[in-house]
Amino acid sequence: MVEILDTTLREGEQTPYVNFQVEEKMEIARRLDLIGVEMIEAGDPSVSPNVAAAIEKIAGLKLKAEIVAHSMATRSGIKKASDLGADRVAVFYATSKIHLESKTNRSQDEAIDIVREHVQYARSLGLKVRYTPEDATRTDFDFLVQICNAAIEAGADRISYADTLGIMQPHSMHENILKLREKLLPCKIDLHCHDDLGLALANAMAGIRGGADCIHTTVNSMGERTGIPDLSTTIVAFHQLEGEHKYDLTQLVSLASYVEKVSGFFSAPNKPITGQNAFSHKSGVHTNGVLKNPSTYESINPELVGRERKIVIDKYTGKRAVVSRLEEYGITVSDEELQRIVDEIKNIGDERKLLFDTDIVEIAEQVTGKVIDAIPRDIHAIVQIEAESHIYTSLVVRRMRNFKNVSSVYEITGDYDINSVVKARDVHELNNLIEEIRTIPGVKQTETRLILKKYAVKNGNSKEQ
Ligand code: HCA
Ligand code: CU
Repeated sequence: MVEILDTTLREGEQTPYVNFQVEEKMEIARRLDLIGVEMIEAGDPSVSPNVAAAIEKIAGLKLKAEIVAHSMATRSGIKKASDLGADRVAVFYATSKIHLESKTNRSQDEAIDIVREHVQYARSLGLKVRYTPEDATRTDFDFLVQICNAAIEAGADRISYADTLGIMQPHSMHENILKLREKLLPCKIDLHCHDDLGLALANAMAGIRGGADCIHTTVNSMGERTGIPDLSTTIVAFHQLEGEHKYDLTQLVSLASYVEKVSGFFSAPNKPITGQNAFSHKSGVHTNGVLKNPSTYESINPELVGRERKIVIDKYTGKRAVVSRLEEYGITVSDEELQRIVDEIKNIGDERKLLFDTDIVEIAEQVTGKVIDAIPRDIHAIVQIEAESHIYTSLVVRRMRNFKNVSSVYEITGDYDINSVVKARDVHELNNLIEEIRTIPGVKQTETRLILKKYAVKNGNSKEQ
């Protein structure tokens, strides 16, 4: 049985340009708790008063998850962790030769003393203790065992095997954890795997097979450089491949998008589980298969995580996908009409990157010669915003740019200060987006105009939709 420590609030906030507000951190912690992660690493209190305040507030929420504060091996950091009400402190002290020689300037023996002393101190304050040998995977193995066992003897009950630079591969991780398990005094082993080579989750899973207990994750793989394993992908991978069913999968997507919104750090469309394309199918062969039986091209049922399958229609499209899309709008066509619609779509698809449902309905109208009364589901709209007079318009613009569904933003002259183009899957989603825009500080009023048709023009980047 795997355990998860989510460190979006600590490692995740080490993502370049990311800073959470205290309230946002509390909301993330609440949602993580609903999902069922065992531990939440809430921050390192020595970083800033704001980080310390968030740890205290989160500890005050009395969640089921254990609240962990991260700290260097300093008495002041550990004391803060205790004063703020954390259940556990994670004390980190680097152990690799290069870190000892070039960073801390300590001998191995001195490092052992420092770690022992600070673990004891934390225990004396009543805290549970994890010890992290930072850069563990580049540390001499015998020394690693020695310093970890000193920490365990001093009262640590967890060791975090930190692949700080993301240099491991699954087989070496598996071997190392087997060896470590054999040599370490009784303790739990956490795996903190960085993703520099894209192997973080694979390494962590191999480590669990080797006998480790816990994987560190962040929402959307945030963290230093390329981050660490993504919470959603980790949970779903264990659900699908290891029969681990204790976490609530239905909350993952909304947490990922909440974190995207408040961090301004957006995932690529091809990100597993929560990425825009994770359950989309495009080529004629794939869509034909999926429409006959989803299992042909889906190893994960999108409903498992509260998502929907999407069939993309463009020049790769086959007849079956088009029929199915037309049926969704209550449109029936003859075989011959269908062929002409598909041909038409293939022509347009060469020129344009994205076809809206509006286009498909329009093509069907042209081909059948009938007026079709259908409201397309993918909607584009122009939202105009008037900002409060005492506010810099650029502040509102910056917030607007953080919304995933906002395609462009302009500062303009005239009655309104900002003009933006937004997209939504349906009226409901558009409504929610406008509501959110209205909550941006400094937004006085908005006016929304639905885009009925969009035309390609000869010049400019007309192909960009
Ligand atoms: C860092 C520290 C750390 C600590 C991991 C842990 C790492 O270098 O920022 O405490 O488990 O990657 O080594 O994030
Ligand atoms: Cu890290």
